Amino acid sequence: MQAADSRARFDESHIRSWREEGFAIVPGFFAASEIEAINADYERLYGGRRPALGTALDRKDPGQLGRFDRHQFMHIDTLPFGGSVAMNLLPMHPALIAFACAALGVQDVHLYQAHTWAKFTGEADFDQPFHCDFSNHTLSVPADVPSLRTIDFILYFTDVTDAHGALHYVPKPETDAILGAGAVYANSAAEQAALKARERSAAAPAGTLVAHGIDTFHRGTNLTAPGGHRYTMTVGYKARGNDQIGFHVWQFSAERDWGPILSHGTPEQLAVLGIPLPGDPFWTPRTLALTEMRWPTWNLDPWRRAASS
Ligand SMILES: O=C(O)CCC(=O)C(=O)O
Ligand SMILES: [Fe+2]
Repeated sequence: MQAADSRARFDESHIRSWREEGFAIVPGFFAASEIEAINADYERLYGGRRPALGTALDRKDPGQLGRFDRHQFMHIDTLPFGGSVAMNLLPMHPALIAFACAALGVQDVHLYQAHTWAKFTGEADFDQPFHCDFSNHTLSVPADVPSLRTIDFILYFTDVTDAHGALHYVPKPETDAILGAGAVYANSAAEQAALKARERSAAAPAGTLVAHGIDTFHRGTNLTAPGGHRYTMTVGYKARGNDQIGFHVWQFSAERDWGPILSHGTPEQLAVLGIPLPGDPFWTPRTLALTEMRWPTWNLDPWRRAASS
C-alpha cells in the first residue's frame, strides 16, 4: 500500500495486524531526518523541565500494582504546538491519514486527538495497570462495527527501550481468551496478573509508529534509565461524522495559534480538522472573504478556485 508521499510507510500486513491483534508496530515509519527535527522541537519545549538526576517521586510500594497518577501526565500539550510547522503538521501526515482510512475502511477521517507527551525518569512512577483507553474517548463503549472504531497512534521521537517506559500490551486474541471475547475491563488482581503474564513490549527505535485503539489492553511502564527521557506524540483518528468519539475540541480557546497549520497544511490535512475541502458548499464568496480576514496568511487559492468553477 502506497502512502501519499513517495515512500510506502506501511503495508497490508500492518493493517491486518491492527485488525486482528489490535496492535501494529511499524519501525521506520518516520525517517531519521524527520525525527531529528521534531526531537529538537521537543528538546526546546520540554528539555528544561528535566528533573535533577536521582529524583525519585511517587514510587509505588514493593509488590504494588501500577496505578494512574497525575504526575504521569505533566508534560502534555495539545495541538497546535509551540514548535515548528513540521511538528504541527505531523499529526496530519498524509501517511497517518492513509493508515487511518485503510484501517477503519473509510474514505474520510477526523483527527480527534493530538498531543505531545514528554516523560522523564524519576518524576513519576509511570507504571500503570492494564486498561483500555475508551473511558475518556467516548461516553459509551468501544464499537464492534469496524468503521466506528478508532485508531490511536503513538509516535516515537526517541528510542523507547524498556528502561524508557515502553508501552506493554497484550494482543486481542489473548485478551479475549483471558477475559472473554471483546472484554474491555480487567478490574481484578487475578485478571491483571493473567494479562501481565502474556504482556509484550512495544520497545522500538525513534521513528516507530505504534497503532492501536480504544479497545486494546495496554499499560504505560516506568522509566528506569538514569536521566532518561521519552518523547512521544499521541494521535487519534475516527471516521468523519462519528459523534460518539471525542477528546480535544479544536475550536476551543481563542488564543491558540492555528496560523502555521492553516498557512502550510494541504486541503486534505486541514479537512481532518473539520475544514471543508475545496468545492464544499460551505465555501461561498462570503465565507472565503471572511476566512481571509480572520487568517490573512492562509492561502485560500485552492478553495477559491473550486468555488468559482
Ligand atoms: O504512554 C504510554 O506508553 C501509555 C500510557 C497510557 O496507556 C495511558 O496513559 O493511557
Ligand atoms: Fe492507555
